[in-house]
Amino acid sequence: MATAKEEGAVPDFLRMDADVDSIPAKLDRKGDWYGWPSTDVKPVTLLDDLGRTVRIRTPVMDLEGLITPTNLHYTVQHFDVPDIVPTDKWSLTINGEVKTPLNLSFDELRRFPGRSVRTVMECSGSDATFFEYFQGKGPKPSRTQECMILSASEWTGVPLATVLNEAGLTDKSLFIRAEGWDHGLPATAAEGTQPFFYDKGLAVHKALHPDTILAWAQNSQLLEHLHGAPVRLLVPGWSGNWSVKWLRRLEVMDHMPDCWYHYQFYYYADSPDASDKELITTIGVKSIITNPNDDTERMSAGPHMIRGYAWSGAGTITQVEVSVNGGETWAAAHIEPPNDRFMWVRWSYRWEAGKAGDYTIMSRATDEVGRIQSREPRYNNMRKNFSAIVGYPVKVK
Ligand SMILES: Nc1nc2c(c(=O)[nH]1)N[C@H]1C(S)=C(S)[C@@H](COP(=O)(O)O)O[C@H]1N2
Ligand SMILES: [Mo]
Repeated sequence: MATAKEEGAVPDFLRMDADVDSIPAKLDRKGDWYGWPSTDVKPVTLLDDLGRTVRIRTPVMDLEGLITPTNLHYTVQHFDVPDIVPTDKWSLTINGEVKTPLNLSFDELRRFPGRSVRTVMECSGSDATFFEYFQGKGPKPSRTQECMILSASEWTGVPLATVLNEAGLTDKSLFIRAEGWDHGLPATAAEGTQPFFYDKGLAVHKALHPDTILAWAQNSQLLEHLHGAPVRLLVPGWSGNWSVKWLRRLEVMDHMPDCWYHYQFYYYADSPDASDKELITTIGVKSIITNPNDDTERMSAGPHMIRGYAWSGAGTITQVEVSVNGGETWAAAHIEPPNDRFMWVRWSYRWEAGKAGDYTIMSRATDEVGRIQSREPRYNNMRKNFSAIVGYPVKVK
């Protein structure tokens, strides 16, 4: 009997042993596929020597709705992905400036009342190549082709405040050093720097915000290893690097700990030696256009829905505007509900593309605290947190 393969019915990339990366981005479809599962939407991935996915970039431009499916949610980690610690071997130490140091097992952590938080998560390195593009030193990046370090999920866990309250805070409990068990040495570390565990020192005011949680689930399922299982910190509104994965210790301190990723990596300044380095915390106010996607060069005359996302780390989005003439004039876009704190929003603008000619499409977001998305990026030595308005030239014919 002929096998399916010999008959040519099963393409190579659908075989069980196929390399995930060999799946073509767009299937060469024949006939009517309407309603059938699609492989059109696919992340960009990096595999390790064993063929396991260790990095994911999200196809933001190709998705609908607000929640990024977990398998498409980006992942970033600075060191090698650490070994898995099974939940029954895992515990969380809470010590330092607390009344009662704690050591909580996974089951004990889950005995506290839970909380779910929907939040956009953006890596500080997202869109970094736009800095070179704006300076005329690089090609225009394609968010469609390269995918993004930007996603949104519903996370479930327990408020960090609940656990800190159990340990008991004092006047001296000012910073919470969250430590993962991934260990390494950054390539750019100064000579003599010793390998260390990834850590961040969260200021107590943010640590006590009820939406800052110790998360054990993402999008209704227990955390996957790449996202920090069994438990990670989740700091909504702040740059992704604060949300420490593979959490094993919370050290409460009376001063800000000297974490390497504070003033050696996630900071704003003109140079590494600057005396006025500013720690990156809250993410910017930003919007991106997803339709038409950023590879679009031509559009027909007639009605088009220009759509996209907008978000801010500092408050909800209060306004999104669209310009089709490179920022000369702006018109209000419609904000599509829901518009939740910490989440991104969908927005849309119906554009009647009339006369043939050249247009430049842009979007501009404003947030609750009055921040307006800027035309010029905030240049900084580490190329972090690009959030400026990008113009997309299109020809209408
Ligand atoms: N332990 C640990 N946590 C970490 C990191 C890391 O390198 N180690 N990277 C941070 C960075 S830079 C980002 S953007 C987010 C990404 O989270 P995700 O991989 O679940 O999307 O994790 C953060 N938490
Ligand atoms: Mo990041």
